[in-house]
Amino acid sequence: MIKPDGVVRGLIGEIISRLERKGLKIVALKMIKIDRKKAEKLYEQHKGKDFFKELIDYVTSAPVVVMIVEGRDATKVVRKIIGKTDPIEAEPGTIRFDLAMTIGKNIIHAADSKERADIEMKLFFNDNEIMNYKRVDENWIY
Ligand code: IDP
Ligand code: MG
Repeated sequence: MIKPDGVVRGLIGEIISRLERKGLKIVALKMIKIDRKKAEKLYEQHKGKDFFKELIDYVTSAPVVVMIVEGRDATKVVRKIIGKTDPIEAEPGTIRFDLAMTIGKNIIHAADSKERADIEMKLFFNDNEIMNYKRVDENWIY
């Protein structure tokens, strides 16, 4: 999910192109404004933490772009591409290091396990919004 800062800073194309160029396949994509209820569900693991309210205010402050990507070990790959939570700790070459400055405005979210990915996909997409197609370069990626 490209967070509000990624959207309002005009980084949607930059972020999506990094995922696409890697070889990940985008199978669902849309821009939405998340309501507080959905944001709280997305971040249910952090309920009770001191930054929780700030986090919910942040992710509901402007539109976000949600997507589902497929590929070999996609969850792990995406987490590596986005980098560590605090942009200062993230490696150069990652989205968070290259494009963000602070943990409270780290421009992107990604599920951290297959289990979470399954839960989070259902939070944002109906089955009929998830596409089935073949990338033309699939045989050259795998
Ligand atoms: P992740 O996004 O890398 O999975 P989590 O630890 O799951 O990191 O935290 C979720 C989000 O909460 C972070 O991406 C960030 O936006 C926010 N967050 C985490 N820790 C802090 C903090 O100490 N201050 C402000 N926001 C934080
Ligand atoms: Mg997380």
